[in-house]
Amino acid sequence: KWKPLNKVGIIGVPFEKGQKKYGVSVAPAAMRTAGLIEQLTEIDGLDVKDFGDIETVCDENIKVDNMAHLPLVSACNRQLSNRVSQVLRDGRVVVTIGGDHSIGVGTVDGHYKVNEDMILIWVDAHADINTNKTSDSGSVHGMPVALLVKELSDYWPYLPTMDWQVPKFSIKNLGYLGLRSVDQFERLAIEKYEVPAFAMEDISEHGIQNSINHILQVLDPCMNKPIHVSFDIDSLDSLEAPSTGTPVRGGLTLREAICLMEIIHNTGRLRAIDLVEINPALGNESDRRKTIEAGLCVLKAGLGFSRRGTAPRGVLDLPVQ
Ligand code: Z70
Ligand code: MN
Ligand code: MN
Repeated sequence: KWKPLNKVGIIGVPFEKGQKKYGVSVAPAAMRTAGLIEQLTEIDGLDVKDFGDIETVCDENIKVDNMAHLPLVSACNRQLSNRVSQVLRDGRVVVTIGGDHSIGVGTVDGHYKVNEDMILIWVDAHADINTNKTSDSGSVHGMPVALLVKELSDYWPYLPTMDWQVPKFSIKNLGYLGLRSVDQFERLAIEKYEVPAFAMEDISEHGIQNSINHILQVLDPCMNKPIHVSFDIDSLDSLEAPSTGTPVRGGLTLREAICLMEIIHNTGRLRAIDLVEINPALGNESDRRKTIEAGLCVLKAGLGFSRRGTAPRGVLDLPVQ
């Protein structure tokens, strides 16, 4: 019944104020320079449309306790949410290139507005489910999941500038993969709400295929819900993707990530991919290249690139002579 959409829309989000380091904002340009559009266009039958970058304009004077640059984060996500909805309504899988992970607020908000039955797979070393009360850093990229889910709305104070974002998405539709750096209150939230969470030790025990299949089975037993994958590049081992703000060793191999994305692609229900936290300003040229190539591989796997190769369409034999 479900078959993969053969249309994709790209959104760049050069935004980095959800964390403290310079450079994540350069990723959309670096990915485009590395051949993002061309490589996706080479995937058999895929129609690729570039919707350009989100520009954030906002004068920041309102301060909220322990939330750095909230008005900027809010302004960016408000625009992003609208753009994501627009791309989905155009019948396309939406691919959002961050930017730091605070932009997950806008992508999921925009997706939820179009598909209220969506499920969310958060692929990350971190759980990003802190509130401003539980966050040690005050960086909003550690809070997007807590901002999005309705079950945690009572744990937040009133957030000026955020009125546009009403948390309606249920934590019952969330699953995690790749966790290995989880704060204490984040763990408490995961346990309280019984979020299916495959940390690295679980993936070691069960393998990546069983892990993703289990999450899909729990969140969507009838296999009829649109899927949103929010992929933080730091879910990969830092040997595979060194150019990121918070590298953590012991992560996913690129092969596991590709396998994961292929499985999700093959459901036919993947409707949104976020690729975040690539920071081309960190590390040397080799680090940068590895990280960007890993990101491209993840996207291609999610959009139908086959490692087996694809025979030419409508051609039955090799050319003669
Ligand atoms: C920590 C916090 C985080 C990414 C760091 C870290 C969050 N839990 N996310 N790097 N990508 O600050 O809330
Ligand atoms: Mn993250
Ligand atoms: Mn992370």
